[in-house]
Amino acid sequence: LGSFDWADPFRLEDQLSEDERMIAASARAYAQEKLQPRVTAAYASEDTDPSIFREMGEMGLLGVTVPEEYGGLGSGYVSYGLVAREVERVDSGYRSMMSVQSSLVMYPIYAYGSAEQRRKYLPKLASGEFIGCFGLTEPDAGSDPAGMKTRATKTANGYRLNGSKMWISNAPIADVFVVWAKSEEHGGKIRGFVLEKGMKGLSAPKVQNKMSLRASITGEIVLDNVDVGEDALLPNVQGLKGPFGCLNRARYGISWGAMGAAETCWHAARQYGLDRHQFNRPLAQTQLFQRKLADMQTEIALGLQASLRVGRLMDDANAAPEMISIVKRNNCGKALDIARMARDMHGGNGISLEFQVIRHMMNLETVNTYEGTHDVHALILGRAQTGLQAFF
Ligand code: TGC
Ligand code: FAD
Repeated sequence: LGSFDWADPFRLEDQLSEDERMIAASARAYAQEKLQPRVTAAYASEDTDPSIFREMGEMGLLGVTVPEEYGGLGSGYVSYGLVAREVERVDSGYRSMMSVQSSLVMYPIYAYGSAEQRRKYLPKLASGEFIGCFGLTEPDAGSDPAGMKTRATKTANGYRLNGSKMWISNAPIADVFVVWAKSEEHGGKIRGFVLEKGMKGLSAPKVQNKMSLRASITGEIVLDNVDVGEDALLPNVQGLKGPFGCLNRARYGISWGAMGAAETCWHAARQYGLDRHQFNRPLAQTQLFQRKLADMQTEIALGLQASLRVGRLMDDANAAPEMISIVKRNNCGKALDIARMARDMHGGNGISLEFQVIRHMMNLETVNTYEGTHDVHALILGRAQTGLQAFF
């Protein structure tokens, strides 16, 4: 019979390649040494440090799956997931900054962009010199992005963009904006455009007073007669499958990241239960406490195995979007439950930022909502097994 490691019940480590283990170890070292010491203050003051992008770039954490010739790491989706897990052990907001840059900005420029667009943007996004954002959601179009109002109209030299985007991670500090709009020139189909900070008519005011994801800046994108050249259009994709192709990758990464946040909460609850005595014994020596720890361990072990399976299929270009819906939905929902439970197990201390768990709990409310809400992914899965779409 084999041995049992309570912290790695199914020996995930043994299922990774040497390269994957090295990438995870260096992401963990960076996250624990550089991000963990500043997160409480950043969260309390709702402050995003843009230099984090450069630090992540230097560590090779941006564009993990993008080929090396464009500054990426040229590694696979399991590596990308492991990086998300390590960064989100510290904070979902820091993982958001990383995954928007990698999956929602670098990926579409790589997959749908021209040779010039790739050369112009990818190396600087990989190094963190450029910060990117992805504008799909609008004030009146969230779960239903097909209802977007942002429009691109043809001009003599290119396109004119009008509209507004809402809840856009990184937008107020972004240099590069991947924006999705309905293009009249292309029969009203959704097209992607790459915009740059400083363009006339483009602004990105900060969303204030978020109670979740406070270490990651969020903004609107306002497009008021923004004129761009033909070279701003992403030439190689049209329709909703453009943004969804990016979301597949980001949602998959989130499935690993949410488990990282859950692991932090689980380990903190366990340690708290060992240290804290009530009724003349450690809290961890009560049946209710141990049952909660067992539930956390089980859900995390199963969630990580599922993400690893989907990651291996992604590396073989053989994963279906519905598989990604299963792991995004399950792992975010379970992580949120675990964070809430860990908060409770810390008693009064659980509401203090010093004990970390309430920050994760608040963050995971966003993670459970963005990139397709828990219920929207249920509807995707319901449609796949009944053939009946129940969105409208
Ligand atoms: P539907 O009719 O299902 O599909 C329209 C077209 O899109 C294609 N498609 C996909 N392609 C690739 N991957 C997928 N996962 C795809 N899902 C759909 C589909 O084949 C079709 O193509 P075509 O060529 O036939 O036209 O579209 P619908 O309008 O009925 O969609 C319904 C629904 C609910 C599934 C979808 O709209 C949805 O997923 N809504 C959720 C929206 C969402 O996830 N927004 C995320 C915004 S970005 C964000 O949150 C970033 S936060 C990041 C961070 O900070 O970390
Ligand atoms: P709605 O779509 O209005 O949903 C509200 C509620 O109704 C939810 O519970 C939902 O599940 C439910 N609902 C919706 N439709 C149905 C239905 N048919 N049947 C049953 N229930 C339904 N977007 C970007 O484009 N880029 C970003 O970088 C980005 N970053 C974000 C960062 C943060 C901090 C947050 C909070 C959001 C971010 N988003 C981003 C937006 C995010 O993707 C949306 O908030 C999300 O897709 C949900 O859309 P909504 O907020 O409009 O909610």
